[in-house]
Amino acid sequence: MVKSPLQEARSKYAPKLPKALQGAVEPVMGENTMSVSDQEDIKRLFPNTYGLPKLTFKASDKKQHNTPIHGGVILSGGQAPGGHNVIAGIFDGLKAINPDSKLYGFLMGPDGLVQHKYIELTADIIDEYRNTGGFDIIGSGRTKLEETEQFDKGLEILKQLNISVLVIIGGDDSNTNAAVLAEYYKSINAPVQVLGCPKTIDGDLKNDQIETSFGFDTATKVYSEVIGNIQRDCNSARKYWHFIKLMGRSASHIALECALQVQPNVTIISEEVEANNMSLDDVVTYIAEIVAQRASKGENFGTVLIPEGLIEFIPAMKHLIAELNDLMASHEAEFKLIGAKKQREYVIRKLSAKNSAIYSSLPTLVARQLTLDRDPHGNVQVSLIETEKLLAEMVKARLDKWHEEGKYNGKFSTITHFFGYEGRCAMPSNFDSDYCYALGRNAACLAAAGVTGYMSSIMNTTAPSEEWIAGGIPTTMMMNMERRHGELKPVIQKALVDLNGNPFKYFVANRDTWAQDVCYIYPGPIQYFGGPELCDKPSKTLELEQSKL
Ligand code: FBP
Repeated sequence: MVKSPLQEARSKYAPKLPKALQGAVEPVMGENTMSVSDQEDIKRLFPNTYGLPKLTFKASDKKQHNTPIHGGVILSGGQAPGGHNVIAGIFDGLKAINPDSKLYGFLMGPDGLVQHKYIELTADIIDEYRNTGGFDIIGSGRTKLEETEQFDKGLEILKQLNISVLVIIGGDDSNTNAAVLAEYYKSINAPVQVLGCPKTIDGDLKNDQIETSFGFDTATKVYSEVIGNIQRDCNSARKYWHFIKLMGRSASHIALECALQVQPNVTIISEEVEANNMSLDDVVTYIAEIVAQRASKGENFGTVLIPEGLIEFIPAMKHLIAELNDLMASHEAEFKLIGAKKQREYVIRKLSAKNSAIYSSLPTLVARQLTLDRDPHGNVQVSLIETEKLLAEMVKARLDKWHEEGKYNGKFSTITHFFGYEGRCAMPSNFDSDYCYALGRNAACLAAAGVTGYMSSIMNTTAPSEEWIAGGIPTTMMMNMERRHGELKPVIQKALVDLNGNPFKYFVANRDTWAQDVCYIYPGPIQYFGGPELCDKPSKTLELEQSKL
């Protein structure tokens, strides 16, 4: 594999490990746990893995469990920087337990387990991927592991390869499925432990036990670098408003973190829009007012950050999308037979009066995007909806109206952007390199401790990495019951932006100043070489969440 000079240099980076994981470890069992809510239901659904104790690892000079452990690993869902280091950490951890241990990677996500597609991950393969971005070492996929048949099929290959521990690296849904799999294998006395690792750039897999999901740190730093560059361009030419949509399927953590890093003129936070029951029109008015205020000072430029999931948080749009999802599911064939031009009228005719009125008020492009193919769960794919264009267009229409009414006399030229895929496979920051490697080493310790139904957890992550706390959290502890596709299901609670949390409060305290003045910050690229103040800083979200403001 031909490598860039930076890749070469970076491959030699030795991730910093928490003190407890630097040598032999001893598990310290804490108190028994319970789920965040719906305790009786979760207990009933997880009779074998509910209520297990939290555990932490402490350094030990006692002799370790040292028979070989064969492990399997799966990358599930969207890419996130640092996945390769989790795998390197598991590999090194299993080899440290016994050099004859083996690690197998199932190919292209959970499907690899079901279809029996795998490779053995050997030292030379692992070394090629240390400290690199991407999931290409074994590939990833979005197949859901939900059915008993899939579990049984997976067990066949796990037994055949003598694998006693399976690590699933994924987001909230994949870790929920890992917990269900752990429970199932335990219930049939299958000799396989199932563990999870918290991954997603979206940052919405976090709670009291998991401080952050890996990949969030790197992805937001990449987006912030580019937004910073745009802001400098914007402040130089002084003639464009940039509307920038940022990934994050549901929660607005990415948009909020980027706002904290670059101090743009406008940032929309979906959770606040929903809490305040704002309409699309309210969001447009909010942005247009800031544009008009800046124009009155002769500043016809600025930046607007928009979270990818916004559209589904606007209550009226949410109702429209829900009805569209049902309509598409029940009339898909008929809908596809009509020519593209007539589809809009068809939808307008079929929808209820209220939703029909909203749908017909949308620009043609966005109306069409709302009827594009659904994801495997029948949901609209928000990353395909060009909210940035929708808002830019609607703000322009509002300003034109105000111009006619003599209320606004500025210039409004827009450029739109969408940043998502640009950051998901970036070379991991030091934080993600260290955090991910520690999550992997920790998973190997959990394997040796013999537990199942646990998620690898590294805490105290705003302290120097030596002081990070390593351990395992029973996944059922993070669960509650939620309605999914009409049925009540046990799931890990998704973390949305907390409107009472420090990161949001800090943003609210400053956003009016950022709107009116030019307070832009230009973070520049991620630094891999230099002092800790340049290279090791965690995200602002994490810093503010852990601070006692
Ligand atoms: P995960 O939740 O699986 O980590 O993926 C997150 C994400 O990057 C979202 O931000 C985005 O909406 C989605 O994946 C895009 O999906 P795809 O990779 O299938 O295009």
